[in-house]
Amino acid sequence: MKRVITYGTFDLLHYGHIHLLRRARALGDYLVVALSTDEFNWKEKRKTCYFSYEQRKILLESIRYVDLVIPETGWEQKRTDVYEYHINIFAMGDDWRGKFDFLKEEGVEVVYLPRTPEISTTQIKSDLHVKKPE
Ligand code: C2G
Repeated sequence: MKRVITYGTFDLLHYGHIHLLRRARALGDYLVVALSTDEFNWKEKRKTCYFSYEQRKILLESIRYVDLVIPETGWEQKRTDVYEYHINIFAMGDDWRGKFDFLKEEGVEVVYLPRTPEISTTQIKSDLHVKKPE
């Protein structure tokens, strides 16, 4: 049983996130998603979410590739999460390439997956601000 973990905000949830989750899950048999809390998002990423943590958790738990959703409350929890959840593989989008290689010291395989280039929450929000033709 290979157990995979990934981390993120996942707001607004879009197909780039789903593509990431599908590929992360395909690396093993079980996928844990550590979902950034509203406090962590604001304190550490200066991100305000459209959906609350609870709403984002419900969305993620409904995705077939996701087996467990846990809160991400701090940057440093990764070292302990990999023990607590018996993780074999850590997977993230490659915008984070190199940032979490320290997890290899804990015997965890670290995989950076190519991001889906054309979609982002920023893009969605700016597109939605485009005035509708009269
Ligand atoms: N992602 C992707 N393609 C996109 C957008 C996002 O593959 N077009 C991936 C990101 O690389 C990340 C995951 O989807 O692996 C979640 O993206 P975010 O919610 O933006 O996560 P982020 O804010 O980068 O938080 O401790 C790590 C952080 O919590 C990661």
